[in-house]
Amino acid sequence: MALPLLLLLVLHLHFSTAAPPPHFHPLDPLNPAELDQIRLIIQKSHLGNLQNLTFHFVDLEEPEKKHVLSWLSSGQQNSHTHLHPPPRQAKVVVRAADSTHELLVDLATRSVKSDHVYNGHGYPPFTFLELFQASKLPLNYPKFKASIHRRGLNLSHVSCLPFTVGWYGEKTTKRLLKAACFYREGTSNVFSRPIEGIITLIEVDSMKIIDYSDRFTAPLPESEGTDYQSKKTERKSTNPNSTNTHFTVEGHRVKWENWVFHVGFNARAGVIISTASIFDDEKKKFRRVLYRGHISETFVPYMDPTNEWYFRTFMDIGEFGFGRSADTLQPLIDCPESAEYLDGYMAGADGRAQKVTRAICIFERQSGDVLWRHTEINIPGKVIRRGEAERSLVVRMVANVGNYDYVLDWEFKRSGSIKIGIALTGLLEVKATAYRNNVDITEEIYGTLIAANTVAINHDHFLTYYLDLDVDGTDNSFVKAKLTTEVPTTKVNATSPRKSYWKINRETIKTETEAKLQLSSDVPAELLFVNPNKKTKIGNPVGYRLITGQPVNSLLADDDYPQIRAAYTKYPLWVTPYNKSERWPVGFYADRSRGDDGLAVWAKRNRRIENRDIVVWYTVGFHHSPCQEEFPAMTALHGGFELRPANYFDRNPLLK
Ligand SMILES: *[C@@H]1O[C@H](CO)[C@@H](O)[C@H](O)[C@H]1NC(C)=O
Ligand SMILES: *[C@@H]1O[C@H](CO)[C@@H](O)[C@H](O)[C@H]1NC(C)=O
Ligand SMILES: *[C@@H]1O[C@H](CO)[C@@H](O)[C@H](O)[C@H]1NC(C)=O
Ligand SMILES: *[C@@H]1O[C@H](CO)[C@@H](O)[C@H](O)[C@H]1NC(C)=O
Ligand SMILES: *[C@@H]1O[C@H](CO)[C@@H](O)[C@H](O)[C@H]1NC(C)=O
Ligand SMILES: [Cu+2]
Repeated sequence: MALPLLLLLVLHLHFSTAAPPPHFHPLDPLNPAELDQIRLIIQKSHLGNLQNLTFHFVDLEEPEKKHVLSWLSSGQQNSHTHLHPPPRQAKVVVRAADSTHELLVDLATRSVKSDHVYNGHGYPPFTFLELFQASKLPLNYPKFKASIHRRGLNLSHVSCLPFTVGWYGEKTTKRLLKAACFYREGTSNVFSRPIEGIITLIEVDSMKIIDYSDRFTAPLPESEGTDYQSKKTERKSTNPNSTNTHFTVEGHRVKWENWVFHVGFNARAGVIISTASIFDDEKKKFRRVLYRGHISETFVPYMDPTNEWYFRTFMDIGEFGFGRSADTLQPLIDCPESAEYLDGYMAGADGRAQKVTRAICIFERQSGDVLWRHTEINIPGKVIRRGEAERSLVVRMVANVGNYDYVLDWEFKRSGSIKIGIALTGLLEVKATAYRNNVDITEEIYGTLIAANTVAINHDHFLTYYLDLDVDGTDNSFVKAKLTTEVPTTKVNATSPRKSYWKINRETIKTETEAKLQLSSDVPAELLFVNPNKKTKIGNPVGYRLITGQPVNSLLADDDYPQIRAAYTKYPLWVTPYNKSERWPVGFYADRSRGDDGLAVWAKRNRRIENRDIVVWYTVGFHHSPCQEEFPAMTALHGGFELRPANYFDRNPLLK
């Protein structure tokens, strides 16, 4: 008995005296030492004895929101406070012996606090190792080698890529990938020369090919004109001294002008912005705006129902992960010279900590735009000109998902606005065809002929953001302010020569069902998130406005399988009450999911959302009908939205 007691003593001493490191924040992502510790704890548990233990997801278990907020407001790491920081725990999803385990690991006690076998539909994200191994399988498969030989191609120029397979009504499912293959000869544009007609079905747990089809051959698109490497990468140095950057990054805490916020990172979402508050110069204090915000799913369905393409309905965040796809940022291309960088850490398939160097950049942007201005000529003998140039702080990452590159920005403005920007770039996913010119086309090709023998297939991108707004406090309401055309009535002045005007009809939305919105310019509306418990000095409810981009909804039939899985894409806006376990809109287990979990299902409970802690889900959508300029590589296409103060401040915070 002596040894365990001694151990306890050591543990106790170690953890009760260890103060959090300087700049510690309870939402700090798991660091490499913690990731390694988690791996050891799990390997030493009974799971370590099971076959094929693989780590699919390791993330900080989100501490209780109340605990985080009270710890942050208590003077934080000051030694005189008796508040303990929230415990460091991890949510871990592993597969072992063909089962999915959900684990809660406690770092202070070095123990697995709970181990639950998940038996629902769907599977955790694929590991990079699984995708890599699957991509190599066809190259050693005799039937595939014969297909390549029959086409007169050289196997050493073939690269295969594994795609997730979706769900099409199967009663039982396995973890599967379908490989499509490409010919690299003469080009570095791997995606430009698809070897059409072949699909290899791979069972991932056994890592074996279980089905193979070679239906037809289409001519291989030529390599000429497909390369983008010939274009020299231009890195233009801006004069670093011309931009005076004033932001500070301490640990994961960022301070800039009137803003403070926390930048986190995990394998699924990539960048996570937390506890963003803005300093109010009149009230002389920081006021809360956003508790947590991150991208939470992407849905990219291709519009080709044929055998080699119908299943391409990707959910990149849930099936793989945007953090896992985070690319190392290239100074002077991805981010300007003045940028500071943060590395990202996550667990690999073996649980070991992996580092993404320069996963996130933070920089001050001088856009060249006017922030505000005015010229006054109506004062006799004077002309007054005043104004300021726009300056903002950008937090950026790039997710490189196969052919596509997504540039994801969070932009903070001194006015109190937060702009979320998305840029789509990279390469189009193309299909080989016999057609060389539009005049020859006699059948549906499901896209645009963008080069000889090359069709770029129509598709959508739906990028959904999770926004836990805390507008000046935790309890908020959603107000839909509809603009309606009115006619002057006798009450106002029946003799007015005007026959119409518009007015705003504010409606506080009471439940989840009423909150899911179709946005349309036919029914103009302002979307407000207010704190009904706070008012400005002159009595307006304190709020933030959501300024949306073009509304884009999914056009798939409601009973189409991909649409059943991504049912939430029928509405660009949803509002739900905060619930720690509702973060991923197709449910956590996106791969092969069946639409029985996720945002559209949660909202069916029709919970009350008035004057409560609420979460806003906004989807930025693109219907992408490709064009020739997007080949061989696509210039960035931009989208996004803005969160803008609306009666949050008593006056323009820039003019104190
Ligand atoms: C373990 O993995 C190997 C190779 O991927 C596979 O053949 C075997 O069936 C797996 N065993 C279990 C129990 O999952
Ligand atoms: C196939 O390509 C490899 C690599 O370029 C080359 O070494 C080999 O000779 C080629 N094989 C044939 C049969 O052309
Ligand atoms: C920037 O300022 C530093 C110190 O003032 C100076 O040494 C450096 O040459 C300047 N760089 C440029 C590009 O002007
Ligand atoms: C009502 O409209 C008439 C005609 O424009 C105008 O003469 C009158 O002063 C108005 N009364 C008010 C209260 O606006
Ligand atoms: C939180 O969400 C989960 C998943 O939808 C649900 O099972 C649970 O009951 C919810 N908790 C509360 C308090 O509503
Ligand atoms: Cu696209």
